[in-house]
Amino acid sequence: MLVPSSIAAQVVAEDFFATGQTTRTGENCYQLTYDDYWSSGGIWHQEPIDLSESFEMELKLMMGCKDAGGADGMVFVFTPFRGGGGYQGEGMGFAGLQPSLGIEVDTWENEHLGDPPQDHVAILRDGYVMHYYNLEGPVPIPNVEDCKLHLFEISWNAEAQKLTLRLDEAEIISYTGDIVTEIFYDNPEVYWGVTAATGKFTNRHEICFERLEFAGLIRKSLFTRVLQSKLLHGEPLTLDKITFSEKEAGLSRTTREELYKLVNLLKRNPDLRVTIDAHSFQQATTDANGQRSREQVAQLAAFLIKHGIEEKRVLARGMGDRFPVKEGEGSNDRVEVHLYQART
Ligand SMILES: [Ca+2]
Ligand SMILES: [Ca+2]
Repeated sequence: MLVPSSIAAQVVAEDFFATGQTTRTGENCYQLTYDDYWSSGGIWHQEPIDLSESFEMELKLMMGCKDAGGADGMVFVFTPFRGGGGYQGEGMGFAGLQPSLGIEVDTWENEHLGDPPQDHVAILRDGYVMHYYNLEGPVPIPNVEDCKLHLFEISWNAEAQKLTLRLDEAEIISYTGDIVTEIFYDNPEVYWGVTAATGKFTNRHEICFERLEFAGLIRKSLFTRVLQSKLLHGEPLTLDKITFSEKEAGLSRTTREELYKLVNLLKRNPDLRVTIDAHSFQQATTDANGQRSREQVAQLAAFLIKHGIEEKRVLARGMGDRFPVKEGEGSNDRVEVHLYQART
């Protein structure tokens, strides 16, 4: 498992919003199109995800009950635009959406797009459904327009930069690449959804969400009301979930979760700036403690900036071992943050 199960998101309907002709058909199930001409719909996750973190999702798709005359298919879409939707018909609600990454499940052969005659999957970019512009594919799959739910598993391993699609428990297609840089212009924050469409040929398209696990679920991370109130009133706060490991490079999951809270608070209060102070006491000398605290705080500041907080709003200070806490008031090694109003 890529993502620790403790942060597995419980799938709840409130986490999604529907577009087009989508209707809810069950607890976690939606019909995206009618078996009718030029029908289209989509279901989108309310919260953006962070592609610098791994995710896994399991969904079941019902691609229709007509094999010979059934069309057009569905696309798993990732894009910075909330609820973005592309062209219908052969575009499957994805065509024209830029920047974007899509995994298509295409059930209709459009010869001019380079579609194979069989149902097929492909990994697409920037709303191009023509296979000449594929990142990967097209890969033919067994007929999926059989009135049955099929299990689709999509996983993104952020470290290996590998996106994988499994269909009915067999790996079908994968793409390895720096998606954040190459497709999303260094912005790791994207929305995701599933779109479907029909055209001159038709099928009913349905989806059920089974399991979703995101390590980087951005806007769900909020401080408790009490902590938020303290911060907004200018009280310094020790973020005791921020920890640094001597052994591992990079920030721990709990540290990142804590920083997401700070990112959200800063985004919601654009007039405020933040000081982040790291205090270090574990090294042999005062110089080494100073050095260590500066390295630590630089990592924290870089995280905030990467997630859209302007550099000038972040004052990061390595305090070394100059300021121990009072007896009995917690660990000397700590990270303190303080929000303040910028003077204009
Ligand atoms: Ca097609
Ligand atoms: Ca088929």
